[in-house]
Amino acid sequence: MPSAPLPSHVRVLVIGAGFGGLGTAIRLQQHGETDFLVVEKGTEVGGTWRDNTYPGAACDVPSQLYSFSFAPNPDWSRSFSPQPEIQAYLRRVADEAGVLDRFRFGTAVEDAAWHDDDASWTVRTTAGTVTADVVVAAAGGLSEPRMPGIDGIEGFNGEIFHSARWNHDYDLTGKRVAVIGTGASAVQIVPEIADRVAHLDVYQRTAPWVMPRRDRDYTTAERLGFRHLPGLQRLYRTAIYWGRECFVPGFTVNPGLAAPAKKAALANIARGIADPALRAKVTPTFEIGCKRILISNDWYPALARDDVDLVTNPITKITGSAVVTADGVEREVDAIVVATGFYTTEQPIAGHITGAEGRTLAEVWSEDGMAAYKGTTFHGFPNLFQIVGPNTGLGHSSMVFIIESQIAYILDALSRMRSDRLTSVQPRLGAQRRWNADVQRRLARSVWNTGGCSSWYLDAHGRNTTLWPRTTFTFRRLLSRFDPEQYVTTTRSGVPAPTDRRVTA
Ligand code: N01
Repeated sequence: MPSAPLPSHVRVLVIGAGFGGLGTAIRLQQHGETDFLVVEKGTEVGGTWRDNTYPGAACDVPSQLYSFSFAPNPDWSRSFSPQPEIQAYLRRVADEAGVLDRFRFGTAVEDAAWHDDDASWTVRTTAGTVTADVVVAAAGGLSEPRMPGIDGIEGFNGEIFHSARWNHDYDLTGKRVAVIGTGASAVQIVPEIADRVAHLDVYQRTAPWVMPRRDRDYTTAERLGFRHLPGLQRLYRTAIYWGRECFVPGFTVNPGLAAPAKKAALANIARGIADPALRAKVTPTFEIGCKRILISNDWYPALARDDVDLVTNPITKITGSAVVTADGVEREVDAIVVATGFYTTEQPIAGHITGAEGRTLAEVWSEDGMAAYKGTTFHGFPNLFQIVGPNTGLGHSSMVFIIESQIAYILDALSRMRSDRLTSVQPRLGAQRRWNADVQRRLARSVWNTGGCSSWYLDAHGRNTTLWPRTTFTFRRLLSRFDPEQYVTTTRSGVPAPTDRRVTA
């Protein structure tokens, strides 16, 4: 069914319909704000959970916590939900909230530009142009697949696809397959496909830490309880939340606190692999937590199979039919699964957003890396809010908690703009700098910065511009109220608002 045409103007334009964009839309509606539109380049809601359909895809945060606080789901089948359940949950929540008439699917943003003269954004999309008072960018932190720059990769004649763009029309059964990468996606894919393929080569550049996965089906009694005793789900959610918050000091202050996790991960290797040479190959050489800690019970047993080879020699090139490593060995394959992650520190959406001074966010960030005020707003980019912006990512808990904290901040900002008749708000440069200096100071002693690894948390300058270095309840507290005193604000006449005169940058 063709989408309805775009309106010419909305108060709030939301980009993206994943957890961030969908949650924003629902909360806007709940707060009585109906003048909004969500544009989404894909064909339905879900974001990363719509796109990552690879075999074995599941969340490594229990769904009781990895779900909206305002939309509990009594139907989760197990503690760590598989992707189809999460995607079905998001579809159902969107349907039930009655917001989908304000979503335009198949509509990609080409560029968004701020205009000071009428204090609005002009957003050009593949379906037409819309102006907006406020833009909420919720395009996702892990949405743009990163293909590795391996010599010859474009000339491979077999089947090749990224883990986030799985080709379900291609049957891997009986094929010789290579998987490049050993991150969160690969550790889920490899055990799932190992049974089906004729032979599997797994190319490992860095061995990850992999803990046991404490996953199980919920019992019938639990599921009945979730449905009929609302307090039970809240209890599970709260217990999971606080259990995970306990990990924060091990990441941010004293990596020594992660010793029990390290012990469990080493035991996981010992349980899954008997061969000492293979055990040595999979044993990480950096501090646990430096890269994302993975969870799996079947990763190591899969690597130990006779029909699976773990290749640790670096890949030097790909020919029409084989992967070639530095030792000169050529391994012929029919298909290559590229599980090499995403663009995280150079977010593609940033290249499409132009601020008050005519520069894109990407141009501003190219100098010192990504930076925002409270991970959400940007000096020089009035009335722009980003969900899952710089330094909002987590190594230990649910991003949905962070997303809901940001949405609450945005709603408060919108209320304040309305009550104070503000036409534009942007954080003061000083406020943004102080925020980031504090974040970077805290990150400097974290395991992500000191643990002896390179990861997608760090940008080309070696700065950690992705992770939040404190507890999630601190993040929520700091974003609990929109703080106009930290903002440059204007009113309809173009003059600075009264709040603006109280503080100097
Ligand atoms: O990507 P990654 P991912 N040649 O960047 C390797 C979330 N997620 O898709 O470690 C050879 O983690 C790279 O090697 P190295 C989660 O936040 C969640 O797996 O850089 N190898 C690494 O092994 C996660 O962190 C879930 O040395 C190359 C791998 O590819 C994030 O998504 C599931 C290479 C990339 O790992 C990304 O996970 C899936 C090259 N040129 C994802 N380039 C769950 O909730 C890269 N690599 C369970």
